[in-house]
Amino acid sequence: MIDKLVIANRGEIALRILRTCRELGIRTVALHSDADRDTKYVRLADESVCIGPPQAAESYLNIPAVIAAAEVTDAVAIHPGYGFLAENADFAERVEQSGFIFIGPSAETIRLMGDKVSAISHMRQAGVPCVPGSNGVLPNDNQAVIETATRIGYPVIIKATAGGGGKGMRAVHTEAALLNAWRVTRNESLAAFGDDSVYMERYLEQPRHVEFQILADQHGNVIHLGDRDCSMQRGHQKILEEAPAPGIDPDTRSRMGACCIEACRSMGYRGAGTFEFLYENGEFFFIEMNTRIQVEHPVTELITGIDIVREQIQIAAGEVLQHTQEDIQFIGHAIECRINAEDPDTFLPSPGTITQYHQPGGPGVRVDSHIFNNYTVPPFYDSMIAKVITHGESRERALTRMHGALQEMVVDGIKTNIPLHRRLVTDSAFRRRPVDIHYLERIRRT
Ligand code: MV4
Repeated sequence: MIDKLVIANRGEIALRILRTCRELGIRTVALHSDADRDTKYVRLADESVCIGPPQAAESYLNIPAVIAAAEVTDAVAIHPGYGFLAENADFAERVEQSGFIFIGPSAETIRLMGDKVSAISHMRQAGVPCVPGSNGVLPNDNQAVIETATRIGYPVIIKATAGGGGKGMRAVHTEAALLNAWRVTRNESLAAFGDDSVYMERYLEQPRHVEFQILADQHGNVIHLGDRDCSMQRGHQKILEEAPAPGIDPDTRSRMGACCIEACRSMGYRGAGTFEFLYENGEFFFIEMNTRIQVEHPVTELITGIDIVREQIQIAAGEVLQHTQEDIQFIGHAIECRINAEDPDTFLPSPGTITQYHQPGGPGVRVDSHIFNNYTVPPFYDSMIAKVITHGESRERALTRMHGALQEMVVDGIKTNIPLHRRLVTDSAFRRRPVDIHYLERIRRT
């Protein structure tokens, strides 16, 4: 029985977790840095603990401080949200060793999925389609690297085993560029992750990013909540997401869902998780698995009616999944726009005080945000200040509602990317058909 839960995060996701806890009758402990003292989630939580100075490394990433806060407040469980400690296997391990419930998979699963080579080899064994590649870490042997690339066929991509989310990777188009790219990626990986092991895949040039949401309880029940398209991104930062991914035929969708479920079963997965795929020419290729709740989870919530945070907590408490796959109905279409405090031209963060805020509303409009009038966006963290999510019976309707919501939304005093979103939802090519992962960068140059 979880009756008190520590929220080891900040911003909109802290508020999101708090709201579900309130519904479940779970008391909440908000952890915050010195910079986040005057925030909505701290005010609404039953208790709060300051865990350190503004810099994340000394507060939200400070494992002993987080665990000590759970101890002094007599909490039962810790929800890590996304980012910060959410996919830190050592953290999950120490949470459990200290006698608390970690809201997420086992440390062992987080570690298995954090190592991209072990994740892929597991998926391949479970029958999940993966990108043709090196089938493991590249050996330290020039000739073997050249032969691997020749077998795969150019272009190829070299990726850090310890990487993910876009860090430590390099596409290679010719054999002439191969060995240098291999050396550089290894050096970068060593510097960034303390590990120079890299692997190779065929480089897909114009894929879409399509991902599947799954839920798995501790009793062997696994369901999927369908897919999302997250192709609208810039510099590995997602900007706009939607569910379901447009244009995926129902057969392929259910086959892919079944693959993900089978993979979860075979690794004894627990909790919410996301399978990331590249989708090109009607084919899916697994690239990574995320073991956390994701920023874009609301689009799945709107089309399925399922509260994913509630499911995470109930699964962690050992309850049996209350939904079967047949129960899950996918209704309509949902779109999420991530509103960032940033300069719309340079994309540089734009922290400061919000002098006026008008939140959009109306049928099919949801806003997940921690901001309010006179809130000061601190310069220390991610620049996302709100997510506007719309739902409608069709993609067209969801887009129209998003357009209305963005027209209505006012955030004064700081710069935001609302103007960019207004352009995107009226972009005729995007309204007509799904776009690939390079679309946003292409249209910014034209
Ligand atoms: C790729 C790829 C093309 N081919 N792998 C980037 C982040 C990490 N999750 C994997 N990434 C990619 N892997 C192969 N074999 C292109 C990307 C990629 C990308 C993927 C998803 C979303 C945005 C992206 C932006 C640039 C590159």
